[in-house]
Amino acid sequence: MKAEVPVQKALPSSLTPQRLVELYRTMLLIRHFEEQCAPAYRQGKMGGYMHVYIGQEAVATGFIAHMRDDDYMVCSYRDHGHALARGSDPRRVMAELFGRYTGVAKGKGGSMHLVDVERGFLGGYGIVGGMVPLAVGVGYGIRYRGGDQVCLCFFGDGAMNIGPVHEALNMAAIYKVPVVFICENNRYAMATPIDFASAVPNLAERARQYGMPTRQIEGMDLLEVYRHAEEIIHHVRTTPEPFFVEVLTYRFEGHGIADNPTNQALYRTKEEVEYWRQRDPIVSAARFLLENGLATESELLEWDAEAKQQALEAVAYADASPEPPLEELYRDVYTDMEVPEWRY
Ligand SMILES: Cc1ncc(C[n+]2csc(CCOP(=O)(O)OP(=O)(O)O)c2C)c(N)n1
Ligand SMILES: [Mg+2]
Repeated sequence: MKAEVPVQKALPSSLTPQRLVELYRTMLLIRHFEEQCAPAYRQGKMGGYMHVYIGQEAVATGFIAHMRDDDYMVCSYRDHGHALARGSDPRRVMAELFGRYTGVAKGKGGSMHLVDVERGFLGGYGIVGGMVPLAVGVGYGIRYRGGDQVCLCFFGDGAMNIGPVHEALNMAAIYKVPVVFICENNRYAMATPIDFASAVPNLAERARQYGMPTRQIEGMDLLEVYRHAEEIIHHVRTTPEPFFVEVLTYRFEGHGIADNPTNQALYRTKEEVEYWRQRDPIVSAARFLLENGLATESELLEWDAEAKQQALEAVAYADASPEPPLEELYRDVYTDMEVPEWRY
């Protein structure tokens, strides 16, 4: 039956139907994983703060799909999707959110500071824009060693108003570092709309002055992101030079766990949220799979149930995991202090 349905939009040549299904399932996993986060947070299972990526899944998924095993990436505190798209174990990611010893940062980082060095994921960062200079350093390291890896650097629109980001973009172009700067423009920095905070709201245009190629792309469509990401990462790897890409996207939920609907009503309308929800990247990818005969309704349901099951297992694993032992408190922590015995 499947073969009778014509493929309406040609898939990029590097994207087999199987791979597309894999990426679709990655987005499902991210969504289900994060749907478990707010309830768990409200039950007091997580310390620190917590931000979800719901609505933006196509961005991390579409870019990270093109990373080689030896490539690097850094991102902001809105990092669950990036870690999962990179292949970090969902159970260990959830354990990190729960502050457990089995977490990817031994429970000491929490939601905002995921890390997976084996996969070249050098961290989520809580300082807005803080990952941008770090990515330039990573890119410089790659150049210095004569490698052909790339570093993907994900950050929000708010980071474009942070001074060191501009110093870093300038240096990146001067040193021709192989970094892809991926500005996830979800239109708000907390409650501040982009056109309120940026004199030039087109961020790709703003970045053009730094002497690197720039592009603005749609971020709600997995195939669209995948296509551009492939070209851009190839360009950066082979030229090499940095590239700035502004990805137009939207977060369906509040800025962070404390940004409730009453608060959101102060800065955005229900109609606006609804407009973007209609462009849900998971729904549109599912529609594409169905319309092109690449999946059946029952397969979609099965994958959805499996992703939910994985998310529930992650919660159960995190719940059952131990707290870090007391002697871990000062281990791996950046300090030049001698830690006195009595502090353990
Ligand atoms: C240097 C710095 N200033 C302020 C903050 C407080 N803060 C946390 S998130 C945020 C908004 C950032 O928005 P954006 O970069 O668009 O990312 P998004 O949350 O939309 O993904 C701000 C101002 C911070 N963490 N770091
Ligand atoms: Mg933003």
